[in-house]
Amino acid sequence: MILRVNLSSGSVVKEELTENLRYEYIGGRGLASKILWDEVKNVDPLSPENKLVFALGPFNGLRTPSGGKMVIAAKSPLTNGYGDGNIGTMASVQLKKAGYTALVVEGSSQKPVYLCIEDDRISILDAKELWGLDTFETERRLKEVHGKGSGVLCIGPAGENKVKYAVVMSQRGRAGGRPGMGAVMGSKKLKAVVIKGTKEVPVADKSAFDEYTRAVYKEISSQPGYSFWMRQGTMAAVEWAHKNFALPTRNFSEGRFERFRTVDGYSMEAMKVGRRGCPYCNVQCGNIVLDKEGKESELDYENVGMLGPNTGLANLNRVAVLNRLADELGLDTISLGSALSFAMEAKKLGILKDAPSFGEYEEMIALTNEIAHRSSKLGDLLAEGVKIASKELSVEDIAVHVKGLEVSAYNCFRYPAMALAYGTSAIGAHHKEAWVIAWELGSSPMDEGNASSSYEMNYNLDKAAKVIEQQRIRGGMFEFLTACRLPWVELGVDLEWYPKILSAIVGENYTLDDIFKVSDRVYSLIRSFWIRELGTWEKVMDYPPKKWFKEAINGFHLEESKYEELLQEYYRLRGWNSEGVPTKETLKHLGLDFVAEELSL
Ligand code: PTT
Ligand code: SF4
Repeated sequence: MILRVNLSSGSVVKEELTENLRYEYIGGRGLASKILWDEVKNVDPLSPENKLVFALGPFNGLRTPSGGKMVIAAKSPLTNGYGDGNIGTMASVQLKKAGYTALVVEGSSQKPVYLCIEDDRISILDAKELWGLDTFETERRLKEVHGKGSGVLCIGPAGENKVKYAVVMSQRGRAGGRPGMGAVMGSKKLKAVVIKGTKEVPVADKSAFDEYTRAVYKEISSQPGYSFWMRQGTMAAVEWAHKNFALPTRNFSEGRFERFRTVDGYSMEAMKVGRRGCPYCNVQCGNIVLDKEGKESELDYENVGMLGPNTGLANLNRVAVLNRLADELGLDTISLGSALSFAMEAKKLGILKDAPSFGEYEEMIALTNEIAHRSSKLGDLLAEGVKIASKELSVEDIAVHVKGLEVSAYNCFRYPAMALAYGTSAIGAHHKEAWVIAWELGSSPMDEGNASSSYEMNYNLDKAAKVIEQQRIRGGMFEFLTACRLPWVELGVDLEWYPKILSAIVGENYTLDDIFKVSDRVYSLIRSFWIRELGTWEKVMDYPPKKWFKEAINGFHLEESKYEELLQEYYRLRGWNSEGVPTKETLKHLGLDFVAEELSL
């Protein structure tokens, strides 16, 4: 069932999910991208015409391994293309138990409201008292009213002020929707969604389901890397990235941070007081530390890489405060780290006078607040993201983004495959869809910080195939189910379990190949969405940041003509033309004839 709530009219509609939609798009990102293709055409992302989709997949609401995730999608105000994020939250469990596979929020309210979903009862409630509050306090108050077990998704001041990289927050440390899903929520004056569900989620073959899921939980906890992963989670990557010249440092100007030890996984362990994570997960990889102010902050690699080394901040206590502030305000830590470091580099170049210098902590805290509240000229400018800010200041070469989305914490001036992964990600520069840097290097962050000494930079064309292989799994399968990919990525859980569990739930036989066909369909659909919404398309949109071509670090930089060859191979394998536009034949082959027609191909 799809639940549609229109905040302009107050109408609530429940729609059956068609068999066709379920089969051809599975769920999560597949479902969300199809809804957006059909219903969001040439609209301003911050207007009532944009739609905010909270989409679930077959794994949700059930005790499936790491299946407590949810996709949040809309047309992005940061990129003007397709945007989504994946958040682990009780709201996912509760929405499914309330009987819904997706919630689509349409229109916009005149005054601040929050949405309360209790099975079939849907209420749009006054949020006057909540507007202006941070995300932690908002969730605390809503749980006081609606019960501790309810699932809550909310925005902070950044979302209210339509900061272009505002996220949706849940459970004091789960964040979703990097390309401004929080801003879309704010534009609808929707402060929060509270969900409670009591229905049973059907499973077609219960005994197979129980057998498979039991086996996977066991497989996860018996992996050799399990205890290290429980200790450091994604934070192990700080040392690994430093050793391999991939740690973004001072606005991606270097690949190593001389004081990386002050912010690495071992420093984090010294401050760690607990673990948090998503529902139904036996990993709980969120590292909880007590920051300088004695308050809890959840540290992951991306947060630390971007708010630490990339801003020149060599103190994990301070990084933790900045990270918690971003969570409270509802700002994406990756884009925030990039915006701050962009301003710092611009200052160094003499272009921005009132920005902080690298490593200036108090000034960074002040500027973060100004961004979230748009309360200063510089804060207001940086709230637009580095693409717009750099255009405004005529310093586009130092803005580190792809398609307007700031690059996450891997500096790829000597990693062509990972650069291609960023270049071709469906939402702009994000590592979630293809994380090929370890494969490219032949080393793993789980080897406690190992560096590969034998790495030689090359542009072998098999790199394009590898990116697509990972996009099918990570950007496809895990985003459709919707389940966390980390047990597979980090602990090596057998991929074959996932179609088996899916088949047991839905009662149809799925193989990995069946799912990958859906992945290919969805990648071409999302690419078409970008083309339609931007009204124009050039292959340069799939290029990584200019810095990686122009600035040599330790004698390395990417070469444009060689990157172009890799990109052309990627297009060829995807069945897209030499500008990156899906051909008519490809779209027909993928069952997307209606797309070809609409794009007049
Ligand atoms: C994700 C992006 C990431 S990816 C991180 S840390 W990472 C940052 N976390 C933020 C945060 O925290 N606070 C904040 N204010 N902003 C933040 N922005 C950044 O957002 C997250 C985990 C992680 S931790 C990762 S890798 C994996 N991502 C998954 C994914 O994308 N899909 C999937 N099927 N499984 C995944 N598992 C892992 O989930 P976005 P979460 Mg996230 C404090 O949302 O938009 O996709 O960006 O959801 O519940 O926080 O789990 O080293
Ligand atoms: Fe959440 Fe971490 Fe578990 Fe993934 S491994 S579901 S991110 S707690």
